[in-house]
Amino acid sequence: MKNEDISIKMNSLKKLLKGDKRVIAQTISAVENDVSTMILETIFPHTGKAYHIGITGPPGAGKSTLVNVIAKKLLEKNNKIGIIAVDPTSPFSGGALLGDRIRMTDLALKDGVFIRSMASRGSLGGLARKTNDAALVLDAAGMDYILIETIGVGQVELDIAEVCDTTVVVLVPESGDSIQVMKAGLLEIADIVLVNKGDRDGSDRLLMEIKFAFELREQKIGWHFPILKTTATKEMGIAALVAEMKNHQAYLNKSGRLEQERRAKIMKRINELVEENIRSHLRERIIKKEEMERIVDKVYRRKLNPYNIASKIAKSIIKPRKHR
Ligand SMILES: Nc1nc2c(ncn2[C@@H]2O[C@H](COP(=O)(O)OP(=O)(O)O)[C@@H](O)[C@H]2O)c(=O)[nH]1
Ligand SMILES: [Mg+2]
Repeated sequence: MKNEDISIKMNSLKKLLKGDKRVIAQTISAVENDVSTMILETIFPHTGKAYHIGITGPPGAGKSTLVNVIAKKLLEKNNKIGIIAVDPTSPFSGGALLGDRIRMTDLALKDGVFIRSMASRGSLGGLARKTNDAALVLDAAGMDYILIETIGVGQVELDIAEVCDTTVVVLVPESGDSIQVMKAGLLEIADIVLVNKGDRDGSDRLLMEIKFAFELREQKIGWHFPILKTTATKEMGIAALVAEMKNHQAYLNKSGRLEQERRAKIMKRINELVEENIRSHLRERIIKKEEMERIVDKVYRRKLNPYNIASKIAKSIIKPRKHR
């Protein structure tokens, strides 16, 4: 790399660390598009300070509305807030939900707030990763809180919950799928459960159902799993919600669990990266392209089977050296 490139990077690093919104946006895009880890390596020493809160639940539960009012509440205390909205992307539309953007526009204009919509662009697998990387950028940019909105439907939000220190699961009476949500394991990742749309019929009943389910569930030691009712559109119940988020944060800090969990996450991440590195080294180095093509040819012509050859290749790679 040329010297001049490095100086540009250093200059934008300074701006990033100061929370310059334009540079934050550019850096997230750069990280998304960059196959190398250079930017992440540069910013990493400046991360680790932000507190991550995940807001997850079925589509239409009011997650975006909640994120909006939670952010407003946190702003009252002059906190800096990063928001990542992981939007459902229809394979047909290819875009993030417009509604979320409109609703969050006012907020986005405020100082100390940065909002990013992540579109999945068809690849759900890469979404959790992209979200984590964007969160790292926001962390480096000095955000006190990073709010991550995801739809509770499958593996992705479970992966995303991995970055979150506090996970809020949002349910609504009309979804009528509380049982389904419990089955999907959403409640397992919940630190706080919300029944939103408290103005609708059935919200109290749902609240009771969830309380019952939680009684049955084995309690994690030391945390009381608040189950709260909110009406996000009327900003009702938000102060209590934010208070419980902070209680959870304090609990994690005091009990040492925050550090413990973050260390566990780091270990998991390193292992993932090691695997990834090994995989790409394998692809690039250990089996030469021509050799691989010969193998592919044989498998294509049914002279070899992929199961056997894969096992042989793996063994030849990990076989201990003779002299040992
Ligand atoms: N009645 C009622 N509607 C709400 C409430 N919270 C959100 N909504 C509405 O529910 C719809 C979906 O909200 P949104 O925040 O986009 O849900 P998301 O898909 O979970 O992000 C919107 O029309 C909101 O105005 C609430 O507490 N009560
Ligand atoms: Mg939304």
